[in-house]
Amino acid sequence: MVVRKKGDVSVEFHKVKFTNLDKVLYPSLGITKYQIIDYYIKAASKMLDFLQDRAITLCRFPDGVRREGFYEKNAPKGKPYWVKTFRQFSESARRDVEYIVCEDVETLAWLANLAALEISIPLSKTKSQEKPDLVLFDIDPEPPANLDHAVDVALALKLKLDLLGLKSYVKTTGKKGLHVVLPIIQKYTFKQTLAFVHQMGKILANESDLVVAEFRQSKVPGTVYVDYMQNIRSRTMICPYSLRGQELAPVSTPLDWQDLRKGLKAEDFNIVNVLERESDPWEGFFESKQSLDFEGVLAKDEEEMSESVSEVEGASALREYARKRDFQRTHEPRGRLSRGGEHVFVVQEHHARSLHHDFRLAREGVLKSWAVPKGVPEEAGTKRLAIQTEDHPLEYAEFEGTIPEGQYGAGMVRTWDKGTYKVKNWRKDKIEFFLKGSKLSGMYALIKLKKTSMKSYKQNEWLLLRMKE
Ligand SMILES: [Mn+2]
Repeated sequence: MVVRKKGDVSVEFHKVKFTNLDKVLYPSLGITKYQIIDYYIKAASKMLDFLQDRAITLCRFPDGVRREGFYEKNAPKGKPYWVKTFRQFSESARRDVEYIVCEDVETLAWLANLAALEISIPLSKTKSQEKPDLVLFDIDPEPPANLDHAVDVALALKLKLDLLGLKSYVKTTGKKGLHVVLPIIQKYTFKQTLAFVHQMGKILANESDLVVAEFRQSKVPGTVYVDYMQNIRSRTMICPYSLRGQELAPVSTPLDWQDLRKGLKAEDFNIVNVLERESDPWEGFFESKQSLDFEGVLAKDEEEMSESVSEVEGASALREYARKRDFQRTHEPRGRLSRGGEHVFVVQEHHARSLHHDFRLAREGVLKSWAVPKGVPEEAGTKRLAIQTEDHPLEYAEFEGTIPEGQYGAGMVRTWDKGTYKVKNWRKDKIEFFLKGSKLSGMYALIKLKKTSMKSYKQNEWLLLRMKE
């Protein structure tokens, strides 16, 4: 298992082709891709248990951590034949995705060569996706609250879990927060584990002004949010021992509870020192599969659970939107899931790289959105291609202005038409509705185009039709 400087190298059973080994990916430390591959090969014995049978998500930094990384779920082109994959429909990508399942050191080395610095895992395994085997408390401080405050909350949470007889495990995220993880028996649904985490968060929030347990409060400055929303099937957690794409090469590091104290910095645990530790703070993790059957703890109230779940779904909808934008730079609304305004439609003229219309319908607390390259059809009997884009917050209907250069969708946006709409029929692949605006009025339909072949990714393509009356 030696990485030489160039070419194909046998790692264990298979050959992995390494490229650009001298490329510096962490410029402030001068860490090269060679060192990153070396790190992952050495970390394999600690990581592979966590990666076993899970469909992973990558965040790649081909130009180093000073450039923005990009997320990748789909196995990249040129994947060696021996890399294991798992195919399934992705809600967020709205298409079939061939996920990587990384179960050997060669795959890990190959991922490192792709500059996949960040490797994230779902909380359930591919073989029983609806039944998680991990429960995640994502302890997320909002500035000016910091890691010290997250430490306080994690310790308070540990006490509560101890009282329930649950053994919990803590790790740094490599960013501003902490993860507290419970291995559980595969028996509960995500609805149940999510409700459990939400409930524990509420208990902590009742006892401390520092803690918030609800998504709508998650950005209140100076608080620590116990984020329960990670406990759904499509969400992921940064894998223990994964690097992060941050300046000082931090590692998401399992810790002993005794070592969790104020003054810790995420970058104290990094590519250089994490593997030097001799003890395994999470020893016995995979053997301690725990039950959550407690009287009154696992919320039995279905209605309450569905409320939590629908809030998560709404918020997930806006994650993609938030991920694409830097709100320090763009004046677009940050937005959040909100209620009301369900009947609003808006057409925005967007002078991006190519001029197009953005057509948006308010629905379920967000604006369902399509880009219409040739403009919304006005004449009865005409149709236009419409490409579904990420859900936007309701406030976006009011947005006009210029998105700065270098930002997603750079260019001017102004309202072209706005009004109300009435749904006749809303199905997954066909939406029929009436518009009443100042330019547009009458009956319209959006029809989802079928996949034309296995190779094409047409799942986002729709036709927008102005119906004949
Ligand atoms: Mn647009």
